[in-house]
This record gives sequence, structure tokens and C-alpha cells, in this order.
Amino acid sequence: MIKVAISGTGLFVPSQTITNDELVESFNAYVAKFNEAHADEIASGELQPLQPSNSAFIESASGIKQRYVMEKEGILNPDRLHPYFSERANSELSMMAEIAVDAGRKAMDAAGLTADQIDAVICSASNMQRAYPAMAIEIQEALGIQGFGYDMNVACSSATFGIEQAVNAVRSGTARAVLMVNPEITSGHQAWLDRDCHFIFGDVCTAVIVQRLEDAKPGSWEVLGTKLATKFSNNIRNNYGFLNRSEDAKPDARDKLFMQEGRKVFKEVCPMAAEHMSTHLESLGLNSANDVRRYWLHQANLAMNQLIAKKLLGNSDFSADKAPVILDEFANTASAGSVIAFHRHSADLAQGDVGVICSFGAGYSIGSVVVRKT
Ligand code: CO8
Repeated sequence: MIKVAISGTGLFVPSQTITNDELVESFNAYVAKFNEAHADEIASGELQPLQPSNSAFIESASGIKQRYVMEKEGILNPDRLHPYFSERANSELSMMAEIAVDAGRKAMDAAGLTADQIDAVICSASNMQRAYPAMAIEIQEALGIQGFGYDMNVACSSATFGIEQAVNAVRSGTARAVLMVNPEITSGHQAWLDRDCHFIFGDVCTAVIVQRLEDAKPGSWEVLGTKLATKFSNNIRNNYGFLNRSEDAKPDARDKLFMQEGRKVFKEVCPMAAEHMSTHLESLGLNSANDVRRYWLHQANLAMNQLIAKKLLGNSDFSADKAPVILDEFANTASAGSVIAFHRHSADLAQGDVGVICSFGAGYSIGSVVVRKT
């Protein structure tokens, strides 16, 4: 059987950041304006006043200190609270493709591959900028890659599910090498007006090269196994879609943006993710506490990751070295989080070290990729 490796990763980081304090200041200005404009309805009990947000709450509830965004002025304008993006002509590279090309080039350089050595592009993300043509095909064209490209979406698990598709393509001989990219412009679909979740997301793009182990440079990561699981839940949902127009739905209705029951997600997903990884490792003859040097976990909530890591490692053995955190700097970047953790925190591991990249989120969906350094 063809053995497969991850031989390079790339990261695009937007140039603009928003700290919790900046975000809260503009959100609270919006709340004050709203409450003033609706003073009569609030006084009569017809409307509940909006409650202000709070930086200290955000950091203690989530671990997030700031987020990168493609455009901050619109998000911080209390009369708008979402980014200003201008439509681009069909002849221009689209925004998702632009950041994917940047991250993709970096991953190709890291793997030491040129476009003619790659046979496929997978664009896997929580939202696609348009229905068609596929983002992946535009990215493929911009990078000069032959072969084929396609898009896929499994929300926060898009990257791990994308890695498995890339691994399968290389293993079956469909492609010698695959570029898998995760352009996550979450700011376009974030509910910036909702105090319960306005702080959660940030923008970024990650890229991963998957290729035959025999062709991969030394220091690559052999893929020992991948495991995917899904279980339907309405607890994280977004009803935006192409039937909205015919349903006469309001395009800016609350349910056409990110929505979640955060507490339920926390409670239900943590045990599922820990069980998923430990059984995956067992199936490979590995023990979750003793045989894994590092876990690169999905980055949604710090307490969530601490709980999952403790379940995997045993209560006494949690440390950021075992399960690195990038959430404080990036916030939740949907599918890209575990790949950012891997990208930033894997170079220091030694030959033979085993690690797990794992995502969990909407669907519910969970994906794990067990790797060993060559
Ligand atoms: N400021 C001050 N107070 C607040 C705020 C705020 N901003 N927000 C809520 N509060 C208050 C609440 O009103 C509540 O008050 P009270 O106790 O009086 O009722 C109190 O704080 C506690 O609120 P919560 O119970 O909501 O707070 P939690 O401690 O549960 O923390 C979290 C909230 C951080 C959301 C937490 O539940 C969490 O992180 N859960 C896990 C979520 C998760 O993993 N979700 C995954 C989503 S991502 C995904 O799957 C990808 C989707 C695709 C991406 C789309 C891109 C847009």
C-alpha cells in the first residue's frame, strides 16, 4: 500500500487585529444606541434592553484575547458591525482564493514542491464565497496546478475531513500530491450583533500538502491513520442558503448567520471528541496517555481543550506543551484552528514522535489524523 505523509503547511494571517477591548467598546456603543432608540418600547416592557458585553468575561469564558480579521473598520463601526468588502470583477482573483493562494504557496515551499508536482487542490472551509465555479478550481488555476480541484464543507471539521480526502487520493494513486486549503473568512458570517457569540471568530487561511511518503522530504509527518465521525445536531447552525430567496426569507435574519447553544455544545462535544481520539489511537495500537507526544486540537474554547486533553492524558498531565493553544491570538478560526496549532507547534518534535490533529464542531463533526515524524 502507498504510504502517505504531510510534508508542508502554510498559514495566511490577515494584517488587521481586533482586541477584546476594541470589540467590546464598539459593541457597547451599538447597545447604548439601540437602547436609546427603543427607549419607549423598553419602558413599556415591549422590548428587553440589550445587555453590554465585557472583555473580562470573554477572556475567562473562552480564552480569546484578540482575533485577526480581513477588515476591521466595518466590524468596529457601531452602526454596521460587519466588515466592508467590495465586490470584485469576475476577472479578479476572489478573496477566498487570494488568501488560499498565499497559504498554498507557503505550504508548497515548506514541502519543497512546485506546481507541476501537485495533481489536485481541495478547498475545504465552513463557508464558500459563491456556489460555482468551485473555489478550488480558481486556486488551482492561480497556482498553475494541473489535474483537478473541488470544494467541500464540514464546518469546523473541514480541514481534517479534507486531509482524509487528500490522503485517500494519494493512497489510491489518483494524485501524487494534493494541496488542501482552508480559507476561513468567518467575519463574513459571524453574528457580530449577538453578545453571546460576537467575540468567538477570527479570519485566517491554512494549507496542507499531502503526498507519497517515499517522495516527501525528511522531517515530514507520516499519516498513520485518519478517522471521521458525524452526528446530526441543531446546536450549531446557519440557515443561510440558496433557497432563502424562494422562501422569501429575510437575508439578514438572525438564523442566516452563525448560531449556537454554546453550553450544550461544550457538554456534548467534549466527551465525544475524547472518546473519538482514544478509540482511534487504540485501533492503531497506541495509548492516548503514553504514546502521544502532542495533541493539536480544534481551537474553540480553552476550557474545552483542557477538559479534552485531561480526559486523554489523565488528570495530572495537562500542559500547553501537550496541547498547544493558539486561540488567545487567533480566536476560533473554524476549521483552520487545529492546523494552525500543528503549523506553529510541530517543528520542535523529534523523529518518531506521534501526534494527533483533531477538529470538532458543527454537524456535529469530528475528524482525527494521527501522524508520526519521519
Ligand atoms: N459579555 C458579558 N456577559 C456575557 C456575554 C458577554 N459577551 N455573553 C454571555 N454573557 C453572560 C450570559 O448572559 C450569562 O449570564 P447569566 O449567567 O446571568 O445567564 C453568562 O454570561 C454565562 O453565559 P454562557 O452560559 O453563554 O457562557 P459560557 O460560560 O457557556 O461561555 C461560550 C460561552 C464561550 C460560547 C462557551 O459556551 C463555548 O465556547 N462553548 C463551545 C462552543 C463551541 O465549541 N462552538 C463551536 C462553534 S464553531 C463551529 O462549529 C464552526 C461553525 C462554522 C463557523 C462559522 C463562522 C462564522
